[in-house]
Amino acid sequence: MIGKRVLGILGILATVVGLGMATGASAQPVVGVPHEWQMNFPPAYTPLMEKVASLHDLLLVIITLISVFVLFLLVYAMWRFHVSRNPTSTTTTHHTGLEIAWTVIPILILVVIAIPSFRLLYYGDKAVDAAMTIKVTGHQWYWSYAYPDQGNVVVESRILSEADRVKLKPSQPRMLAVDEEMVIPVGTTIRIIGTAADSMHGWTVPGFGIKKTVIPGRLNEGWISVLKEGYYFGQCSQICGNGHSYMPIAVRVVSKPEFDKWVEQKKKSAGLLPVTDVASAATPANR
Ligand SMILES: [Cu+2]
Repeated sequence: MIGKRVLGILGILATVVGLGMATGASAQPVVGVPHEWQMNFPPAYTPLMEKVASLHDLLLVIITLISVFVLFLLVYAMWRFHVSRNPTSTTTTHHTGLEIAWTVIPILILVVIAIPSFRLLYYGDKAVDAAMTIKVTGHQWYWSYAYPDQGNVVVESRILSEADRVKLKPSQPRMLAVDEEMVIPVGTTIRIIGTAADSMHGWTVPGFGIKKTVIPGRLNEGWISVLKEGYYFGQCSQICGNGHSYMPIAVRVVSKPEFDKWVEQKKKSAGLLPVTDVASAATPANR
């Protein structure tokens, strides 16, 4: 009992300290995370997601109008042609004008839907003037992110261990937080190329409007450009095996200088940068 109370107080203290840290200058805010009772799309964090949401809004209007119209026809026909009001049925079978109308009008509606749909598909398909590329690889059951433009720095991103999940920081939502996030600079167009090492996986971050199925032996392309710094979360969206729910996607969006600093640090720890000049001086002379 007392132990529980102490734990509770410790928990509150940890939250207060954690919140203090989260609002500090260097910490990133948690932006793209699901909320309880969320009913709609997440807010759009990329230009692509803005377009996905506006296409959805257009479709919602169209399907609502069609549904209301069909419902009205059904109810009206049931009322107007009920046997009490219409004891003798008409023998009319064809009506050319009506038949042309109910063929042409749906075609026009489909064209109205198809034009913005294809525009959106092509908009999200290829990055235009991408500043950098990140290669996303799905594994059973974690993600790896390679940065070919930054000296091929590779980050492996795994869900926090059971022990770490007990003491989560505010920037670490349960079942979504990872040991190493994918780090990207803010406001930069980034080409995402995706593949998988074993089975199919799905690299999906809802607020980015991206959902790339990654397939062994193939490269799929997409792009993101995140306009606000912070933490963003997603999940593997392709049933890939028993660890499917344990391979979340976490993206940390930082300022450009901070990103450069992160790259340097990654290069150093991976041994991609010579620590001193002695290393290069030791190259054999006959080469
Ligand atoms: Cu997966």
